Amino acid sequence: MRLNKDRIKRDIIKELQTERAINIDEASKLDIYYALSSLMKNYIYENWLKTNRQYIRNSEKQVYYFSMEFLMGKLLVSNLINIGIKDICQEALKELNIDLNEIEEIEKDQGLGNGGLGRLAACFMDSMASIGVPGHGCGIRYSYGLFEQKIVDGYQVEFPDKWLQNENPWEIKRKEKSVKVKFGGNVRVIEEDGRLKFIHENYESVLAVPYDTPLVGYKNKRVNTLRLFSAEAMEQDFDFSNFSRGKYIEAFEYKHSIESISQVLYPDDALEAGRNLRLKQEYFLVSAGIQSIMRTFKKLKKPIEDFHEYIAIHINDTHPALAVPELMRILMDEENLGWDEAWNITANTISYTNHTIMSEALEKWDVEMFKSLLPRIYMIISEINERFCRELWNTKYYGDFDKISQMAIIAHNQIRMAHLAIVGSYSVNGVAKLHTELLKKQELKDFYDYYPYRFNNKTNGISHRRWLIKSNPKLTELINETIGRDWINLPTKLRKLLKYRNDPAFQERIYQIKQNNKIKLSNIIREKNGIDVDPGSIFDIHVKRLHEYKRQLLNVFHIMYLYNSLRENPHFDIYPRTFIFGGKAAPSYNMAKQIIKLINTLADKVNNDSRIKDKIKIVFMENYGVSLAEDIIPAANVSQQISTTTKEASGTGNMKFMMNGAITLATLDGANIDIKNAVGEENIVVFGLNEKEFLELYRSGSYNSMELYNNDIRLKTILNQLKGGFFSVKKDELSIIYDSLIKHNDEFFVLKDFDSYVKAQKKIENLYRNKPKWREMSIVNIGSSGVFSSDRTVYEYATGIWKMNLHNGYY
Ligand code: OAK
Repeated sequence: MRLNKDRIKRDIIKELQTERAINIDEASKLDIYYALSSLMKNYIYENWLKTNRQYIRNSEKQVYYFSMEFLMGKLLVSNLINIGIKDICQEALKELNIDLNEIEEIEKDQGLGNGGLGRLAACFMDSMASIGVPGHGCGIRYSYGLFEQKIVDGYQVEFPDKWLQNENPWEIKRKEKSVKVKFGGNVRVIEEDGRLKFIHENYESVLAVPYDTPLVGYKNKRVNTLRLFSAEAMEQDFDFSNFSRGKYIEAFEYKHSIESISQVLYPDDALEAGRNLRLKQEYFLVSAGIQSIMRTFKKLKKPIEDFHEYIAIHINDTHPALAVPELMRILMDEENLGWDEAWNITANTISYTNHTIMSEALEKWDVEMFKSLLPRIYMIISEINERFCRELWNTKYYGDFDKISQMAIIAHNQIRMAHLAIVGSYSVNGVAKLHTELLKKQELKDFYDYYPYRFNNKTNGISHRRWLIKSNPKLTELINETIGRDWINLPTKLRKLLKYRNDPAFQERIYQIKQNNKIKLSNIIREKNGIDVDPGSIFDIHVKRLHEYKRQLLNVFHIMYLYNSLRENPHFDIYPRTFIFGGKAAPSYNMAKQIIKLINTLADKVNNDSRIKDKIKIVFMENYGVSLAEDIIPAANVSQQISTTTKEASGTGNMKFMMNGAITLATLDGANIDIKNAVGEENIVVFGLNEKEFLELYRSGSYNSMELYNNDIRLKTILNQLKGGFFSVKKDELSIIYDSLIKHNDEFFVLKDFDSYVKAQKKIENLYRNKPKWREMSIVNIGSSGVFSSDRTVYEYATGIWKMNLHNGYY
């Protein structure tokens, strides 16, 4: 379909008349939004059909990315960009007196994820479609995404995220493709033709109804699919003929209890969500997903033994690890294969990514609960476990009971999902070099020793289409003007910018773009927080989930130190700074919520203290999510990536910031190390213990935070302020922070890294004062960021793990 400005104008007007019965001058923004999305669908659907047809016709290997989370954000503008009509659309709308940005505002974020893991899945979807990987997402269509955060009196308060309040124009419900997922009941074993058969009976069925969203590749006419399942009660099961028997209320209650499976996303990030409903959700996803894959596979008319030649299933952390026993179940109970054949297929189909070494996030399920909810799946896991333990005994660990019990999938009445995921897959990867090394050396050492060839690294990446082209259009324009557009299909070509690192005219333009982005963000802050911030100040930004290991506290302590210094000495020399925070705390994570309260309390005090003369401003932006990140990141001068070394598996915010020209202030953790290697150490500011020092101190047990408290007057002052009446909060309210740092010996080494952090912050300030130097650093960061595009990451997965042949000119 050929599109031009006048055609788009005409089509919008016509669409409003024929589909919404309204003239353009009476149309609301919502009407325009629907009209626009509807127009785009014409284009998208044609290519969607063609892509699917081509996949089947050519029997191309398909990859299914199973994830409990997809943090897609908004789709309107990113689809316009990928189709290649954003500019003409924007102009067409302008001629109709409509501002595309205002229309975009209307769209609700699709926020079906918590943080890094969910956003990574979304970036992968964009990259798969764009670099030509036949790959699809498979997840749950939660009726409510991650909660909406409001700050009330300095506290986080959670509200439901009603993202489906208005109709979602991007999805198509495919009721006819629904599948049944079975819970509970019992398994009867019978013998038939000399074989055991497993009859699952007395179960409860739930209907998994797919909703498909097109995933549009960048200007390549490829459209993949994100399939999200919604739980519905089977109609005959809550039959309202029950009416007559007076069971009306019960019928509704039953319906609601079934539908609760896809009602809400668990709001925990790197914390364990060990609840019965969560287990139901996990099984619901894998069972529905694999049944639907089976159906597609059958269209190929290939022998089932070759399943893994045509299908790859990737599991995003252990949440979908029940894919292993579920695929076994389907192959054995429904396709009548024997154990060994089924196992060969399963273990060659599934691959697994680990996203954290934090032990709190390791999923374990109680055997009793599991057995009663998923009796057949439990039998299969038991069998996998038994065979695995026997193999260990017969091969490497004869007589070594301890080792075998450490590695077992079921032990101490619990099912260990990470062990199940590793045993049942052919590839296990970490998400940054250090993280993978730590998995091999520590967390999963036993498994690495046993299956060394399974382990590999795939450093994370981000979609440069969303995090540069969409979120920073002016920078994109400048890049295109300077080095052409090749970098869009091969982002490492951003390197060509390095030539201009010392060019004063280019530096000036980079600076102007940053200033404009800072002014835009200042306006948002004024509007949302009622705080005036100076775009001339350093924008120092710390946005991510609230977690002790991410050390928002370290940032706060540095601000308190600056504040105390300025109060004592009004001539204390600092370059004006705006400290911007954003992030949600898991509703049950008390400490994280107290840290939010501390930031807001400090903000109130500092922002309103006339002695400070606006040299410091603190802003906590509520409800941090994908869309807000798109406004914040392009405006950053400083990117705070200050996790306790070894704790952040990779981080992806760090990559988004560098791509937008911010300088990273970092510990040598996760992908910060890879960023340092990419930009060179003179273009990043690092501080704190490195991995070796951290592990030594940690293992020796010689760290004593009290000593630091006693010997560093800056820390003593700050900690006493938390305990005493310095902040006007309820008595003892912030003392849980004090207690965790002093009484519980500062698990995340905040005090330990404080001195080094203050020095690093001073270095940042000095660098910022040196304008040409700072601008040069900024350009080097942008120019070196291409390797962190998720196009590179997905390419590595596709060729290295999924064994796909990509017919792609760029890679
Ligand atoms: C969430 C729940 C359980 C386990 C891990 C997570 C998670 O979000 N992990 C994060 O994954 C990101 C993508 O790989 C990484 O960049 C983050 O470092 C990691 O914390």
